[in-house]
Amino acid sequence: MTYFGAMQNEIYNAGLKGILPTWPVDFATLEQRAHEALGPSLTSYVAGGCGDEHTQDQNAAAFHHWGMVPRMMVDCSERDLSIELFGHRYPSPLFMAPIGLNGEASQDRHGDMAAARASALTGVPFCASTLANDPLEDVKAACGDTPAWFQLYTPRNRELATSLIRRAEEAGYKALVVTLDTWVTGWRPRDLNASNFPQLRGKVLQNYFTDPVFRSLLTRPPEEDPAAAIFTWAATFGQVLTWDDMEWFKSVTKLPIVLKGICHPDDARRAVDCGADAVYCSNHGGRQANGGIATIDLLEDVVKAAGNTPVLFDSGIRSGTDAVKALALGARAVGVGRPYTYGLALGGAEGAAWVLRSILAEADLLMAVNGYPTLADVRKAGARRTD
Ligand code: FMN
Repeated sequence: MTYFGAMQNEIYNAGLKGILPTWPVDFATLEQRAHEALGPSLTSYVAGGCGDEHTQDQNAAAFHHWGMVPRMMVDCSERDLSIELFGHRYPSPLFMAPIGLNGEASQDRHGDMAAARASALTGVPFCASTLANDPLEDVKAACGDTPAWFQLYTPRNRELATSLIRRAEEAGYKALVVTLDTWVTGWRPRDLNASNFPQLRGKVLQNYFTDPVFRSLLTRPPEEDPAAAIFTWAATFGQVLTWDDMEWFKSVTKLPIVLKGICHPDDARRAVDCGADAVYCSNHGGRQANGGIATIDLLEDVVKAAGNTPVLFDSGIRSGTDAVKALALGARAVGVGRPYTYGLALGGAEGAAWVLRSILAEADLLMAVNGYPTLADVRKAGARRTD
């Protein structure tokens, strides 16, 4: 059993030798330092959201109106945070949400590789985005023994979609996460005011540029004519999906299919009926649509509707406490988004691993103090609305 909370002793013991942590353990300091490291244009892309960012802000703020009640006289000296998902046992309930800017976030511009190495270091599975600076095969190899998942932005060209899925299968990814909420980009004032959209500048498109089907659509290879390749990418990105498309996904792959972006219980039920292997409750961190409801406030209903099908969750996770609340409300696994990308910006693979370990340490110690030795106990205890 891994005792994630032991990180606390490491930090205090190092302090006795005058060694302070290289990176912060709290989100506010992490965010501030990462913004300095990223610079203005990457910061606006990573930190920015849709509209006036109310939904994005609410995603994180809403965790504060959920509270947990501790139980005493419970032996919590041993904790088990492991979960079962897609036939594999993971040491913790965290995963790294797909972030299509990881590639640019680390100082060497190979942030997808660094994220994969952070996954190998921590055992926290990495959901690799279609948008990356390194091909998905190399990214998978860098995940080591930790299973990885591939997130698909479904292209309009079916042959290209099939090619990306085949490559993910052959590379050994263990699940296909299909993002439903991003066939078109939401209205993002920070990026619009700076007229900045990284993909149109040729960033994070390596999965396309290395794809044989994508390359066959071009007159000249991307290395020779990047502008034409970017134009072709823009023309092929973003298939509008409907429930009828599930039959095609099921026919084209045997990988477990996870539908990302589900917020309504009826959609959760429909996803299960159509054969989804997991429902991924997320509003894309508030980047795609404003005027919504914090995802944590929608989670319980989605979990109820999904029945026995596992529910993955992200949007607003900033700490171990947030993660435990999401687990208490029924999530099987909890996705960390911006925080680990900020870790990449500050310290590459080690920086991202530090952020994940900090979140796990806080979660583990919270469970220890609150009398929840297992995730089943967390779920049983639940969380209460406090407003
Ligand atoms: N979601 C995807 O499904 N695919 C992506 O490529 C992707 N890229 C993202 C890029 C950035 C900069 C950010 C911040 C989010 C991105 N997301 C993407 C959404 C995340 O997977 C996740 O839903 C979101 O980050 C959760 O919100 P949080 O980071 O505020 O907790």
